[in-house]
Amino acid sequence: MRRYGKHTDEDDIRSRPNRKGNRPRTHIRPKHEDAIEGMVLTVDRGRLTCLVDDRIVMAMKARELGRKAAVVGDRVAIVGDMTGKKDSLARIVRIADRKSVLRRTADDDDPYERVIVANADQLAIVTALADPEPRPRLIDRCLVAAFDAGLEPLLVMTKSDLASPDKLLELYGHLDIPYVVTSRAELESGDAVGRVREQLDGRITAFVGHSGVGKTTLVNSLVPEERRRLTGHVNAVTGRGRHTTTSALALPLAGDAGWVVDTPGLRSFGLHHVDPSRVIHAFPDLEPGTEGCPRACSHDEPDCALDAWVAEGHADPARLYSLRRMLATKERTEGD
Ligand SMILES: Nc1nc2c(ncn2[C@@H]2O[C@H](COP(=O)(O)OP(=O)(O)O)[C@@H](O)[C@H]2O)c(=O)[nH]1
Ligand SMILES: [Mg+2]
Ligand SMILES: [Zn+2]
Repeated sequence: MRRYGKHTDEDDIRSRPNRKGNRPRTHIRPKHEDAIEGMVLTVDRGRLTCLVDDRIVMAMKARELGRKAAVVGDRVAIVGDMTGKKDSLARIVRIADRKSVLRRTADDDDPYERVIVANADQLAIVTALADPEPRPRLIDRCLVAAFDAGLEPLLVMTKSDLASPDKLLELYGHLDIPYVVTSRAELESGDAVGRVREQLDGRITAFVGHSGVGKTTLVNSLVPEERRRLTGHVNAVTGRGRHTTTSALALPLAGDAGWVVDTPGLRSFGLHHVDPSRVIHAFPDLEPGTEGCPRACSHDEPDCALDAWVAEGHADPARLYSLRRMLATKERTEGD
């Protein structure tokens, strides 16, 4: 079996496209025509677990990608050893353009950006109704991140066996966000699965929320076989134990019906990177009203045109209140 050791990598990096008058020096695959497309399922210390057709393949980034990192959810082109055997390692030579990027700054004082997942189109914001107590501030921050990244938010309220969702529904009702409520009994009986699946089918959904809210329990009840299969494969290839909880993990929904992405628990959600105009864009009933605003309006000042917009009946005042709460979220620190 041919091994793709370090030297082969280096040779490939030096290769250049086969243009006239610039012929490559050695045997090379200029465009990696033999590359196969895959999806990054999880990342662990530079090792990327990818799904290629129906196979789990371990890969690392080729040096020719430079500083660009592949992240969970990325569609990638892979070459090399794709046998999926123990210690096999393929190389990622291309990353497809991303449809979306969900990022967070570590926190607002530390503007180092981390990409949580690429290509998602929905953000499931998971909150327990009790144990741990709901944290509306964190929910608001996740919402702002979703608006900024252009993901549609979905509110998932777990542990309804412990407390009622009424108070939270009142707080978030005016944002018109779809929601689902689940309990332990409904997860165990499978009753909740259909209801949750309705919101997920055909989409790539990233599940985020504080640690202990029930993300992993929910994702596993949605895709139990996939989870087991993937864990088994990763063990076989790496000889390592369980999936680490430091990276997101993407799993396909049965029937080619989209993907769910479990993520590690969030303690905070830094919003340093967020552009307020992207948040306003998520409020299409209010956005046109900002045309009458002074330049660089914070939308929470006496001259803001949105008050008149609402007074004239173009939008519900509760929506303006919600937008202002979202915009203020970015300026606030987590604990306020
Ligand atoms: N009472 C109750 N407990 C739940 C429910 N869903 C999950 N849990 C428990 O909450 C704890 C944390 O769940 P986990 O899925 O690991 O949360 P994660 O950190 O968000 O992934 C575990 O002990 C679960 O058994 C639920 O609907 N009701
Ligand atoms: Mg978890
Ligand atoms: Zn304004």
